[in-house]
Amino acid sequence: MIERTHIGIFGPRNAGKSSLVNLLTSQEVSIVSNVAGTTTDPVSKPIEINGLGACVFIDTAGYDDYGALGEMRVTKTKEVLKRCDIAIFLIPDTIFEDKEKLQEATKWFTLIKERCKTILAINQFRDTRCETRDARHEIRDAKYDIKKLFGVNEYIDINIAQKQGRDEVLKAIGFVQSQYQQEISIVTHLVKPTDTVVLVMPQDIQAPKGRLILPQVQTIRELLDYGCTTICTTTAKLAQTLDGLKNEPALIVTDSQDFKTVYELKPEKTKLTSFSVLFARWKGDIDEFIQGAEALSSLNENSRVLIAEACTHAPLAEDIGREKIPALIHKKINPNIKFDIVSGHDWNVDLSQYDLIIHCGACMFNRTQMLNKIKDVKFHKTKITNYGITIAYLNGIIDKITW
Ligand SMILES: Nc1nc2c(ncn2[C@@H]2O[C@H](COP(=O)(O)OP(=O)(O)OP(=O)(O)O)[C@@H](O)[C@H]2O)c(=O)[nH]1
Ligand SMILES: [Mg+2]
Repeated sequence: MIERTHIGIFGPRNAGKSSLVNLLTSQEVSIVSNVAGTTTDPVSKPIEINGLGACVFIDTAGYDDYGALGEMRVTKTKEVLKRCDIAIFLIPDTIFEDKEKLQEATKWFTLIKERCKTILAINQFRDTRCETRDARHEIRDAKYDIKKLFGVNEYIDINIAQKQGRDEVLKAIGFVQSQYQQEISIVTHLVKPTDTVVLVMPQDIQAPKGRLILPQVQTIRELLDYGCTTICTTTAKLAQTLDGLKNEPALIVTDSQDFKTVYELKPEKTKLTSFSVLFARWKGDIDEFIQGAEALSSLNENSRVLIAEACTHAPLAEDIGREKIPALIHKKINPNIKFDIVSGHDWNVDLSQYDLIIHCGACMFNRTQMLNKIKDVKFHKTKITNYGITIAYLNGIIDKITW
């Protein structure tokens, strides 16, 4: 299954970033004005674009925002970069008349290019000295070798006010996408199209009312597309479901919280995994997560663990990250281990103070973001695992599950 392509728009204030998002999506997604610093928080717009598939455009605050608030906005902009597969770096052509600003732009471009695939676009702002586009560009091009200056093979000249450049930018996105995008399966690498797969999906207090969660929906979709007979059941009905099947299922995918119960009920030859273990592989680096889980046994009374959940939700009693996992670790490893919780896209904490980070299934994050999170963790010389792998490890069944 292919993930939604995350495309961030970066550049200085008033470059026309929001105007470009509106042009690309053909919608009024972001507020446009001639006041520098109009966009403050990142603005995301998920959209299906013909030829590109499911995308999300993320408009950002200008990198040159200043003051205490401005600095906070720049921090947010940098965080957005960590979840982008592709960046569009937009500069106004007036920037070539200001050496300092141009230098700052090349510095930011290099920084962004190091993190993700970046497309350079130059937006034309007419001024009184040069009436025509060509005259203005002639002066610019005589003075600067833009490709050399930014270290690129190509750049795109656009004029957003004239609605010129939409097709060129979308084409460039498509080209970059075709170079990096690889299809990674969530679950079908574990089965054959003729197989039956049972999904155990407890609809407990934590399940959103009237809906299935994204990992369940995406797993079902992939299995159906592949041709598998896909049976959904709850933990309470699992024994009855298995009794009613003529042949044993090839695979059971369960909610991690019920690993133990499901393991005891499953037919011997049926493989077992969980949604969050499958997602650890699909979104992140399963080997890192297994190594992280192995660090659980060396935690002691002085250890600190960070629980990281992607989505912010009102915590409920029996919450897996806030209640169940800490309780299990206190019981099985050491009752004095300290836990902190962080929610949302950004870490907002000093990772180096933690011995281990336990992440949720990350269904709300994309693979790029999760891989960047793992990089952050390694940079701070700590370890990371996820909810499902932690539960499997603490229940002693890590070597009995598959991914
Ligand atoms: N002349 C001209 N004006 C443009 C063009 N593109 C955008 N503008 C104008 O430039 C101003 C800034 O545009 P925005 O899209 O708000 O720029 P931004 O980069 O999002 O700005 P911040 O949110 O402040 O960082 C607006 O007044 C736009 O109408 C263009 O191609 N030519
Ligand atoms: Mg803006």
